[in-house]
Amino acid sequence: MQSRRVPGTLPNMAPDSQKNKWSSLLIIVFIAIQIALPLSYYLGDNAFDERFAWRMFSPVRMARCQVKVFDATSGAEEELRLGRRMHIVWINLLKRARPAVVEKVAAKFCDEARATNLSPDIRMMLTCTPPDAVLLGVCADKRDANGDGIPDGYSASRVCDDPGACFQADCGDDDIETCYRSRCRVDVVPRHRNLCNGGA
Ligand SMILES: [Ca+2]
Repeated sequence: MQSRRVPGTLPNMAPDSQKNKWSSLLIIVFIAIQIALPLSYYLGDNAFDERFAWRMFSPVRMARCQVKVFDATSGAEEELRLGRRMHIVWINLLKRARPAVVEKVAAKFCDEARATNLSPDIRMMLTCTPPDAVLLGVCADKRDANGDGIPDGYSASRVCDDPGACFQADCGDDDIETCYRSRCRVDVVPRHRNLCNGGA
C-alpha cells in the first residue's frame, strides 16, 4: 500500500540526505588526494621526483644528468657498461634521477654482484643540474667558443642583453669551470656510498 504524505509536512529526506553525505565525503577525499600528492613534492626534499607536481613546463625535464655505475668490490673502481647491462629506457629513467628507479637499479647490480661475492661494493655517480639553475647561461652551455671567458650559453640567452654582466651576476669572480661545478652540478647519489649497504 502506498504511503500518503500528510498535507503540510515535508517528505522523508533520509535516503537522499545519506546519499549526499557519501557524495560529499567522496569529493572531499578526492580533493584532499589531489592536493596532498603535489604538496608531497613541494614539501619534500627531492627536487627531481616531480611526477605529481603542479607544472606545465618542467625545468627538471631540462636538467641534464650524467650517470655512471662502478663495481668497487675488488678495491679498484671498475666502470660498468650500462648500455650492455640495461635497456636504454632504464638508463633514460635513471637520468631523470627518480629515487625509485635509482633504488631499483642499485638493487639489480647488487644482486648480480652477490652471485660472485657476498659483500659487493657498487657505487654510482649521478650528477644533475639543479632545476632552479637550468636556465643559467653557464649551465645551458659552458663552452666558450670565442675564448672571451664568457660561456656561450649567455650569448644564446633570450633573457640576457649583456652576456658579461649576466655571467658575473651568476658566477661572481669564479671562472667558467668553477662556477659550473658549484652552480650547475649536484650529486643526487653520494659518489662514495656503497649502494649494496642500505641502498642509494
Ligand atoms: Ca664566449
